[in-house]
Amino acid sequence: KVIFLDLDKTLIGDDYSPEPAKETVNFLKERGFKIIFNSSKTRLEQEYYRSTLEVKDPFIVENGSAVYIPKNYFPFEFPFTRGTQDYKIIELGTPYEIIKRILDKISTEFGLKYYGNSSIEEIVRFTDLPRRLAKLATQREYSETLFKWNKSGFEEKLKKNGLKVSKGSRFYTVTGPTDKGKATRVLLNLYSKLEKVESYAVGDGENDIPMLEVVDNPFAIGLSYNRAKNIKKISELIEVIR
Ligand code: 2M8
Ligand code: MG
Ligand code: MG
Repeated sequence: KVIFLDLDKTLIGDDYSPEPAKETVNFLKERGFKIIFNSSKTRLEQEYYRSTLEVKDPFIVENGSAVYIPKNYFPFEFPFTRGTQDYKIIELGTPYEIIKRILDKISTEFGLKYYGNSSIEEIVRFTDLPRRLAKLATQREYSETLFKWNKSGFEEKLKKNGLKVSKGSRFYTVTGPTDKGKATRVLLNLYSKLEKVESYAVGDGENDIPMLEVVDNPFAIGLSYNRAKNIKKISELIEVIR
């Protein structure tokens, strides 16, 4: 059994604290679930939540832009884009430098504010992230988050440059041609080489819909998506999954 979890306003509450998630994470571990974080957050932000919640499975960063698989996790070879000391990484998105270069060029025209042109004080103000986590959010590899923008004509402009925007819990994020569903499918294919997979996912934002679409058991928090079972908060999983 594999469960894909969005972080902000799904597993993690309004104050970005991992504490309230512990009970649900422990329940899922006891039930033998692989727990896959699938979020707009960066690798460094997710590593923070992984270590505090003691989750060791693969994870998906920056809105489906890359799948991070711990070294030696799967007992077979598979194609990947890049390796580090700790991970094999399957990249599906566009490198941050390219995204930033395009946004920098049109930032005046569209009144854009994003990590790459904001101070840490501004970022804390826009996101309400604690300063320590805000710093981890600035370390982007494949996406930018828009804190301010004039919508008119912006999406068309991005499209011409091979980029797109998707709506998360709080903001819109710019990525290459990928989404949380594509990355979910990549991991499900890998797991299915080992055994028959029963897949679950939980999300609260529009950008979670592609992820909910590709699993057997989708759950939605305050989001209307007709295939999904609606729950009010993540701890309800303990009642609905037996
Ligand atoms: C962004 O992610 C949220 C969550 O979905 C959003 O798009 O609304 C990202 O920049 C993420 O890295 C950051 O932690 C979060 C802060 O609210 O905003
Ligand atoms: Mg969310
Ligand atoms: Mg998200």
